[in-house]
Amino acid sequence: STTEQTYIMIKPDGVQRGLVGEIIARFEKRGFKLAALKMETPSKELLEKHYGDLADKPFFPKLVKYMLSGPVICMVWEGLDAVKTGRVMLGATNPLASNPGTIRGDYALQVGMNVCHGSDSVENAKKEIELWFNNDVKQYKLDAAQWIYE
Ligand code: DAT
Ligand code: MG
Repeated sequence: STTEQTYIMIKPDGVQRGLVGEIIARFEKRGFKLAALKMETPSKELLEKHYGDLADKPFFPKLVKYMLSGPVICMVWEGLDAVKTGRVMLGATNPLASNPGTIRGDYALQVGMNVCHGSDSVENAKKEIELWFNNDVKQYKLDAAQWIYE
C-alpha cells in the first residue's frame, strides 16, 4: 500500500563517510515520503533490542560495538511497497554481493561496515518504528504524490 512505512537507519560508518545526504536523496528522489528523521546516539540496550533476533550469532558483540561507535541517522520512509523496495535500494547484507546502483553496492565492501539498515518485513518495520521513534511519525500530505502515484 502507499502508506506502508519502513525504518531506515544510516549506520556510524555512513555518517562518518559523509553519505547522509546521498542516502536521504535516494529515498526522496525515488518518491518516498519522509515521515520521521533524527540523529541518535543509541544505547547498548536499544541496539540489543533492535538486533535481538541476532543475539545468538557469533558476530553479535562486534555488531553492537560497531553500532555504538558513533551517532546514527534514524528515518521512517513511507510509500508504495516501502519495506521491500527499501531493501532493494540498500542491496544485499554482504556488500560484495550487492548490485551496483544499490547503496551497499555503491558504497561498501564488507558486511561489518555496510552503511545502512532497512526493515526486512512490515511487521518488523512496525516494531522498529515503535522502538526508535516511539511511533512519533509525522502525518502530512505529500503534494508531489499526485505526480508519483497514477
Ligand atoms: P540486514 O542488515 O541486511 O538486514 P541482518 O539483519 O541479517 O542483515 O544482519 C544485521 C547486520 O548484522 C548486518 O547488516 C551486518 C551484520 N551481519 C550480518 N551477518 C553477518 C556476518 N555473517 N558477519 C558479520 N556481520 C554480519
Ligand atoms: Mg536485518
